[in-house]
Amino acid sequence: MSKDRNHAENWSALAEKELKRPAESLVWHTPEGIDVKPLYTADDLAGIDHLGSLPGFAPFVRGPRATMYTGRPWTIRQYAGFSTAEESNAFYRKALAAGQQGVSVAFDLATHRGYDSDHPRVVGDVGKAGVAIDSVEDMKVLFDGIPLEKVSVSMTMNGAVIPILANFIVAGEEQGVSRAELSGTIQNDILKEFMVRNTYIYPPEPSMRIIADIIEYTAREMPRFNSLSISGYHMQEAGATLVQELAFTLADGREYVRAALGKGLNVDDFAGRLSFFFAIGMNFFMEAAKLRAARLLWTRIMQQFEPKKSSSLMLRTHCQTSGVSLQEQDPYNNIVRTAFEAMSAALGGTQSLHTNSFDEAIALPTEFSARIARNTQLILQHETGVTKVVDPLAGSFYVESLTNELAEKAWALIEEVEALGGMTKAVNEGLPKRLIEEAATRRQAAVDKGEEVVVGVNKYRLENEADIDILEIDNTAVRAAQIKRLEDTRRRRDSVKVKQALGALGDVARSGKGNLLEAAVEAARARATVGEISDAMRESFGSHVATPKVVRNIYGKAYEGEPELTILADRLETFSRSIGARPKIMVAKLGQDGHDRGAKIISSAFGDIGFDVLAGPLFQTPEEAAAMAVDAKVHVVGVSSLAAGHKTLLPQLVEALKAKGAQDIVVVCGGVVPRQDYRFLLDHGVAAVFGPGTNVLDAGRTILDIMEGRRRN
Ligand code: 3CP
Repeated sequence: MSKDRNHAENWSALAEKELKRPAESLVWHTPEGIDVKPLYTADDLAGIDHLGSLPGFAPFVRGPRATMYTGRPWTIRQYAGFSTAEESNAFYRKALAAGQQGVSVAFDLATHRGYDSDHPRVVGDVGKAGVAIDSVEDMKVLFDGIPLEKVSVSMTMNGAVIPILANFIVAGEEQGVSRAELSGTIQNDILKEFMVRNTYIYPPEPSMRIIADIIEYTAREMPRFNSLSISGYHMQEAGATLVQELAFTLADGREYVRAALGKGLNVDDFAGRLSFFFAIGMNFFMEAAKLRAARLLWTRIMQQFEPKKSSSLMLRTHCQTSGVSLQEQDPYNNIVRTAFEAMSAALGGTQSLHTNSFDEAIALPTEFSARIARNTQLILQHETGVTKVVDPLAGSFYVESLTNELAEKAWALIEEVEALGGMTKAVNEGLPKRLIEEAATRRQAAVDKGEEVVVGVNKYRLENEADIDILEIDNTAVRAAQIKRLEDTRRRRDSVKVKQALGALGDVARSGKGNLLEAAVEAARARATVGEISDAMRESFGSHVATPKVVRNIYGKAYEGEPELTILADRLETFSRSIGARPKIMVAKLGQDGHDRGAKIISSAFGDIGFDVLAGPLFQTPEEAAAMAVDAKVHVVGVSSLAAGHKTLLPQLVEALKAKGAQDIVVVCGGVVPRQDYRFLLDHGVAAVFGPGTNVLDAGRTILDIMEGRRRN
């Protein structure tokens, strides 16, 4: 091929001839602010520094290990947990026998927030979105028959991280495995909880101390254990762009390193055991490039701390395919989505991977859907040849250029955070949260408008959707079983020892001296519960309470001048005049479900449409929400439910409103609600249910229809 024919100008001319319009019209403007061109050439590699690097060597763009998957493939590590410890244990054992390679525990929301299963605030949460763990007794059952010296265990825990890790250590000990032999990872990443995930307990400052204490303890006592899984996953789930996910995650990492150094630790004693966790969404090449850019930037960040060991510069990561990319509509499409995402994670060089089950947009995975998800990875590892070559995308004009551009854009945002004084300060000032919520609302508008195609949802939609089998947890039975074991444990233990151990932990918390985890291990050994250990620290640390803030003028702006929104806004205006006020909607979150992406988007978009929006706080009981709704004289309460508590909590809310004589307040529900549950909710006084994939304007119209209908009757 002659040089001439490769020349960019020649190409543009030919392209325009083919297209009959300018080649620039093919540029894809991504939410990251990256303009992806239709063609990349060798010219795009000019000035990129990382190109000559090799896997296993800094800056690790091509992977943290020299041989990568050719030596050992990534770990197939499926995140799971539900109901009781017995049921979750049986699920893990079966999964390990069927090819899974590591365990990853999902805890229920009561446990996340440091409540025992008998606490009145968690009636709808116990055993629902994860396994309930109240004490060492539960933890021992959870790992019964699983050799903890061999199988590595990841625990997604951030709020109640001290009691959970303490329980794990003691359960290992009582299984005959010393803490030095335990391998695995604790998520322990609180900053992103304040930003997006919301399973925090204590305010930021003591929370950062908890993290530093865990790093200190594990560095000293648990050499095979990863002390942190610094997570961008939940940011992308909350709507972050890939640049935001990259930047805020790495900036969080830098903050944790500083916290550990502040404890007097040597960087090389802990940095090699920091790990990361990213989401892998549908932007196939960009996701792979993101992992490469993450490794590059982490090396850049860590070099500032002047470590001696190469492993201190190395970013190792777990990945999970994207939950938000899963759709309720035509759900088998999710198998395809997940497979592409998994391939992208592999091409990006992940160390460990979770592939979602196709039904996860609706409910917890069944044994069937979990098998397909696991097999997606087994097929990738054994049948596609993707493990045979290290970093096969290296040298691609597009991917190398993307890697560089993502890294530079993320670096600019990292510097912005730095200028604010680091991530703790940026989080306190609300910068990352605001940027992420704006991105989420923008994306929702793009999907609602059909600019971003989601197959089976806003295009190629099926006329009739068949129900699929889903797993349902009998929350009442799980809670009764948990309470029974909790009571047995409390009865059998030496209460003097428990009191002493909790007192000692309280002293460590209060004085700022000593190590919280070390003290909690003693308390766990004495059979103090998760709730009691959490409370012992809560006494001196206090609790974190977030004030909900809602971004404005993002959704409305995306629809500027479009009749779809104007017609609805006009109808709303007419209705407002007829009732003498703008219809007021309270967007409520009930129970311990802190997933608030949907609630935030609805609040923001409904405000732009013209509703008077009251954003309720997180973690309300149905009674508290009813009282707030009545006080604020709202017309509608919209409950956003993502953690499967809807069948318990919605009827309670309807009853609580009735008890206050406020049955005229319309109750609607949106979020992760399976179709199978719609009838139940409608029969229990819920006026409308908006499942996943609902168009926001459709929801607005339906709510207005209901209000108009009630006014006529
Ligand atoms: C790896 N090893 C190798 C090679 N590759 N040895 C020789 N040649 C190779 N090519 C070695 C490693 O050094 C290591 O040993 C061992 O094999 C295991 O490899 P690894 O890469 O460390 O893999 P793994 O143990 O699986 O650890 C992966 C990371 C860990 C480091 C990422 O943190 C992890 O497992 N994270 C999982 C986090 C997770 O599951 N999170 C779930 C979030 P040594 O250890 O001896 O060095 S779920 C949240 C869902 C949403 C929600 O929150 O609700």
